[in-house]
Amino acid sequence: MADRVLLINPFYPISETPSPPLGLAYLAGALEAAGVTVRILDLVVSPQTPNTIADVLEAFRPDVVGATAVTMSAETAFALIRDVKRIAPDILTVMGGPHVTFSTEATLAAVPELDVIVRGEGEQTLLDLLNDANRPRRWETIPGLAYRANGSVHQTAWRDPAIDLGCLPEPARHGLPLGRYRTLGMPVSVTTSRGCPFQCVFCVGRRMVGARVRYRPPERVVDEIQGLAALGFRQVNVADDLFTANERHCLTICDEIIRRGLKIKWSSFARVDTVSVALLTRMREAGCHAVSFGIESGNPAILKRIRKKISLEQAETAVAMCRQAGMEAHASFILGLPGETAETLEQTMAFARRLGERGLFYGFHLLAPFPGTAIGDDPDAFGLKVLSRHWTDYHANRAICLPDGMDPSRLDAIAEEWQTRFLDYLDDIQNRMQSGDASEDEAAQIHNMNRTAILYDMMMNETLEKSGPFDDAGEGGMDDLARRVAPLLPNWPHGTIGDALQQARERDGLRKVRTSDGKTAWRWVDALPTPHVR
Ligand code: B12
Ligand code: SF4
Repeated sequence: MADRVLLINPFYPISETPSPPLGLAYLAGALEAAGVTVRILDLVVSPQTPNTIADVLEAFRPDVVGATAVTMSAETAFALIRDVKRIAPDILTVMGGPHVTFSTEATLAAVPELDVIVRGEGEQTLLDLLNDANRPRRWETIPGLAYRANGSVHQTAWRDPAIDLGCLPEPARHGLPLGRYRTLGMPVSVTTSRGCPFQCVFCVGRRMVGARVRYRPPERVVDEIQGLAALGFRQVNVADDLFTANERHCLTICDEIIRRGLKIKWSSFARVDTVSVALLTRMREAGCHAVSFGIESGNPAILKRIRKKISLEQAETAVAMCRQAGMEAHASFILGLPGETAETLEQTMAFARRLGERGLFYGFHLLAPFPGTAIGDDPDAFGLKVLSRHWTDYHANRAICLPDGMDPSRLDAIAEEWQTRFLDYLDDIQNRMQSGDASEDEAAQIHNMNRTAILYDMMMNETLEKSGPFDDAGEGGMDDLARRVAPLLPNWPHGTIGDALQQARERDGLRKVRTSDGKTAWRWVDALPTPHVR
């Protein structure tokens, strides 16, 4: 069996509010339980230099390197795989995740350096792959793979039945740079179930995890949440595709959180037709402060065409129920859906505004035809024209897929206006801060964003490392560190740098290390131990 595996999370921007890569942690958990030594390289919160890959390969000497990707980060991941193969041709290169799962032919054609794709949920498939020490390989017997054979792409059967979540080892978060995410104040995600019985035509998540919803044992979910709270995380995102799919499961988790007296804020995804005031109230009592709905459109015919199976009335009722239960309601709308016209766009925006007046926080995405979705696989059937096959364009903030007769500049203008409105809002607060008219909450929001930006800038540019060692006698406080890193952060005022470092210290994000010349240096806290909660 291959016994050293490197897993890589490719870079994507902090504007996406990253959380520690849960899929890789699950894979690492399954591999470690089988005795494999795993290392995770997380390039979302750690810098990548031209030597990063060569250095890691040299230090860790893996037999297998695996990378994850969504569509927008696919090209970045491909470049990493190319690097790995160029440096060490004998290493088996693997990719998984929602993009490559449904883009097997195109990926294997574009990336000859990639040996094999793991499709769908990866834990058991990757283990089977590592166990296959046979020569010649017997990959054709392993469900869930795609690879080249005899000059063409061979795809084995989809892995079914799906993984029993009760038997799955816990995610190995100890292998992630959790300390960096905690220092940045990023949320951490957990899942309580996998699967979604609905069939929205733009969604690939559901195809990854299947229609039958499988549940994790609630006590183990709450152990995990308790452990994350003990590590100092303040915000947990329940990343299930549809947390409220089963009211009993949802209530059991809430009851267990309440029984243990855990004080942690969390949020979850829901559908407008799977909530009730009683459920939302219980969720709020258990610490859930926000639920996110996909309302998608303000036009009933479009909702029908995208098989969302919700009505505008249900959306209105769900927002009212959230208000009654004291829960923040968030919603995402997708612009450029099949059948979209200038008129339906107006309807959607008017509907969003109307619900906004009743307390809904909402945002807009532009339709991206992800591989594996009904829309991505057959855009013609939906009257859509795909404008870009450059995967880096698939961030859902620009029009890359057009309904018949729609002008892309109209869609882009709405998305831009929406982003500009947010920037204007921040500018306005900053102006009012200068004139002393901003509220405490508003000022805190700006300070918090600035501190996060500085700390992230420092992490990605190795500012701590570049600031060099110091003599611990008499120096070593945050003021001293701020003074030494300030020349490396010329765009930030000294006071803001000091605040950011103080915050990092309070979040236990900095540690002192001894250097070889007997001096001291500050480093980021990377891995955190798994706390034992029971
Ligand atoms: C939580 C979540 C987020 C979180 C955290 C994302 C993260 N990277 O951890 C946040 C809010 C940051 C986020 C952001 C975005 N997300 Co998101 N997100 C999700 C969600 C709901 C759950 C992901 C999750 O944690 N699943 C649980 C873990 C255990 O599963 P997993 O990560 O898929 O990993 C398993 C398998 O994929 C596989 N696997 C994965 N990687 C690898 C690697 C190897 C080597 C192997 C062998 C196997 C393997 O094995 C893992 C274990 O079974 C999914 C929906 C879904 N069901 O996938 C959407 C989803 C992944 N997101 C999506 C999108 C589009 C985005 C954004 C682009 C947002 C946007 N602008 O629209 C950004 C991109 C950020 C990024 N680069 O990841 C799409 C991706 C579609 C696509 N093809 O690109 C999904 C599928 C939802 C959808 N629209 O259908 N997201
Ligand atoms: S959008 Fe939500 S409800 Fe629709 S298929 Fe995807 S996960 Fe399920």
